[in-house]
Amino acid sequence: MSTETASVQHREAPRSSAPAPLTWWAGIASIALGVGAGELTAALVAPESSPFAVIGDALVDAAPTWAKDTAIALFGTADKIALFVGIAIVALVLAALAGWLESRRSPWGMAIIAAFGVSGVLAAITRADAGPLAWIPSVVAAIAAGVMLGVLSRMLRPRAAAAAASESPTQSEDAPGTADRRTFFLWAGGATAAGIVATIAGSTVHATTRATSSIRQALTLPAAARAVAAPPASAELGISGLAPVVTPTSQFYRIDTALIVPDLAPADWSLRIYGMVEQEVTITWDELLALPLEESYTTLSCVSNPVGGDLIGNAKWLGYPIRELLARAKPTADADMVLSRSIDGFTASTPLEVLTDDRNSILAVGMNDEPLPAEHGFPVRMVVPGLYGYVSATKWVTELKVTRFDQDRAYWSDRGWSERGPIKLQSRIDVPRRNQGLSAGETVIAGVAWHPHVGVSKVEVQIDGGAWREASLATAISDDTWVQWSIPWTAEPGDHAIRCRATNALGETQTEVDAFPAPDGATGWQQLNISVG
Ligand SMILES: Nc1nc2c(c(=O)[nH]1)N[C@H]1C(S)=C(S)[C@@H](COP(=O)(O)O)O[C@H]1N2
Ligand SMILES: [Mo]
Repeated sequence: MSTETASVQHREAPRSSAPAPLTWWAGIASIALGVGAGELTAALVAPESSPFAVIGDALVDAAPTWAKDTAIALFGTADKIALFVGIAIVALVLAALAGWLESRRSPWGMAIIAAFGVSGVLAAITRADAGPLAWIPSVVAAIAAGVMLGVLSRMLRPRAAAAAASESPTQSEDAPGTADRRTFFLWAGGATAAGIVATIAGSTVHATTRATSSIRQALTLPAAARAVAAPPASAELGISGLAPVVTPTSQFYRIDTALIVPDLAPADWSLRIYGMVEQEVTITWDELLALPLEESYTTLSCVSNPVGGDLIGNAKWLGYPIRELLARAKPTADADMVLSRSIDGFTASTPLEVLTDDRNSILAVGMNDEPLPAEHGFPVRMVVPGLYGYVSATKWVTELKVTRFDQDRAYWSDRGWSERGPIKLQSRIDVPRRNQGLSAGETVIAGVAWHPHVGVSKVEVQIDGGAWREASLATAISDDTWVQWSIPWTAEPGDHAIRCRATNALGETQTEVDAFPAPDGATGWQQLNISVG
């Protein structure tokens, strides 16, 4: 019995008793090299298949709704950075574990690397936009990491065991010579550095080779057949700290599930309208641009925007009415929904009537007088006044399926959010800024209010639970946009609570009842606590 055990042990790879931190480093250096090799390969052969991003994307899709909601609530538009940091931390821990296991319980370290490789390949090839080479970056990453882990772990093994015919039997089995250690540090350091350099190089190459960035820059959109008047001067109160009535594109919030921004060239873009229609319609980029395009101002809001939050913006859009394209396709009488789909598989369910009534529901190609930025849907997205983005504002849109709510469900409806998402009446205090020290005296309170496609008729402000006072409204660009408001205030020293509430064009006042963003948008009155010195 004991001999049997001994012989079994003999057949196993020799165990290293190198200090644990060195085994961790062996794992981290190997994974770093693998990630670098994978990112660089992806940049060169299959940009949509970066192992890091495809695994991240798969996690986004698989993550429970509460995790996504929490991420958006905690990090807002920085949710992607937070996710990347989270993945990096988990990867570091797993890498250290792989290094330790390979040294102490070989081949379990290799098994972890293989699992990484397999997850990367699966995540890459199951993407909606996967190309034929999608599997390559993860395979390259796993091979690079595996080979390096093999090399580094061998260096950590006792010399006598690693090389059965060792020529220096005097050397203790448990203490590799300093020469071995030096070689290990050299290799591990080199692999870590190479991995970091390759990762940076890969993302730089990727950023500069985005096929569409130069195309976008060279693009001039046609002039609008129906231009919109510039906002009246009275629409912009020009108060410092107050959100400008037209949000500069660089400040426009961004929310989507895409870790890799789709790289969709206009020449490769087309939109297919199918499903419950009499006539399938396909339209190309050139055909779309040849149509009479219209300008409109529309405020977009994310359903995850909390009371007082900034996941909202207002832009000037250029596009073609979806109503006209649907008229060509002729939806059948029993259809009640359009399921729009983006190139990367996101879907939104929009009530058919919202796309066929007379509002400015458009296939947009321009944002604030420029082609859409990649992150905001280049080359074509939907913009629909009055609905939250998750049920209407599909970016990189390539398909409109005319269907029924009882037959199809969209991405977020499958994850517990409401199937329909009209934007709720809301108001926000921008000035004074939170955490801004305010000195006593004459000042101003200002903010924005919105009920897109309904319109805002009044905003009131209450200080320290006193009487509601009516603020003055700037001129609204239209009922489809937010409107600025302001009210003078004589700030007395001490702590104050400022609240605001809006009334819409129908005479309904914003509800005081607090509701979370899920499942169909936050409600309640914002309260700003401020101390005046
Ligand atoms: N393809 C795609 N389109 C999308 C999304 C997405 O995840 N993928 N998110 C939607 C959501 S939830 C919102 S709020 C808006 C945000 O648009 P913006 O990023 O241009 O502000 O885009 C919508 N369109
Ligand atoms: Mo959203």
